[in-house]
Amino acid sequence: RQPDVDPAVVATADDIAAMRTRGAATIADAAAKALATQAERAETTQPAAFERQLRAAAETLYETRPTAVSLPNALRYVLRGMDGETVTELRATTIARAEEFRAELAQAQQRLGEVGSNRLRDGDVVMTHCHSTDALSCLEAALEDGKEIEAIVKETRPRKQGHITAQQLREWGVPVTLIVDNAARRYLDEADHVLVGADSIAADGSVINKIGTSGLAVNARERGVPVMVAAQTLKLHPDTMTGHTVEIEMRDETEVLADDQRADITGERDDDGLIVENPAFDVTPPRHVDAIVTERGQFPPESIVTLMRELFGETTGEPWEP
Ligand code: RUB
Repeated sequence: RQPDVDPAVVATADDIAAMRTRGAATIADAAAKALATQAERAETTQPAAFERQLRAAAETLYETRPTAVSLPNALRYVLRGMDGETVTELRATTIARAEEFRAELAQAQQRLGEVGSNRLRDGDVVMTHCHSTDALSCLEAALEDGKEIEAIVKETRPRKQGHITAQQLREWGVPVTLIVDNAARRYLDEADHVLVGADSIAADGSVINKIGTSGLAVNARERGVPVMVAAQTLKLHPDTMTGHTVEIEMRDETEVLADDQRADITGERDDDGLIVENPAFDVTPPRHVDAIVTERGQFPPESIVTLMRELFGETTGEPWEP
């Protein structure tokens, strides 16, 4: 942990690491808010010390989870707006930039929803995976247009984020069929669309999203069900333009197998031959994705790199590097 990082920023970082705050857009929003808090509370009259504190806060937030690029994209966006000769100026510009970021995020999500809803017809059945606020925005816009939509919601092991999706959809009055992940292929016959979000989109159009997305997309292609990825441009991963790959987060094995369950399998043996692996995300190749829906319109995955170049140019390096 870095010195001078405000406890509220550390608390936000802990919430993200422990997944009390989760989902790529929500994480980005929380990170921008935390940087604004750091700017508000930084106790120094030295501009250089203020900037150092903001960078340390960004680093603390960055180290929480590696896969959703919306996090470093948010940190970079806010820090690049930090400008001025005095602490008063630096504070004001940083806070304003964080607020601008949060407002734009909300707006992008709404615009993306309108684009995505154009792909949905009255009476369509949509299969979802995990919980994505970008994906839900498409469904919300379709409902606002008066379309009747039904959902088949995959529960999404091990953490069952499908329950959050089901809860939101039921609040909106959408009929929901909740299924275990293994039932997805069977229920694809009843679906008109697969709709998922993204944690990162790579330059070749690959979609990095909750583990199980790639298998779902392969099955959907086989059944002729189009796969739609709702991802605001904040999910575009600039480093992939220069050949970097996206790190897939490996989470704790106890999410899959609790300690007492492990003991059921191993008995009294001290058994290191039982390995549990828990990757949180996977990569869906562009050939299994029909459209990436952004606030700038929908794109075939193969052409997303054009948008990436336009938005990020030659962005490289850590978010806190000037
Ligand atoms: C969440 C997940 C979501 C994306 C997009 O994973 O994979 O599909 O983050 O969400 P986790 P959003 O639960 O491990 O964070 O559209 O809200 O950004």
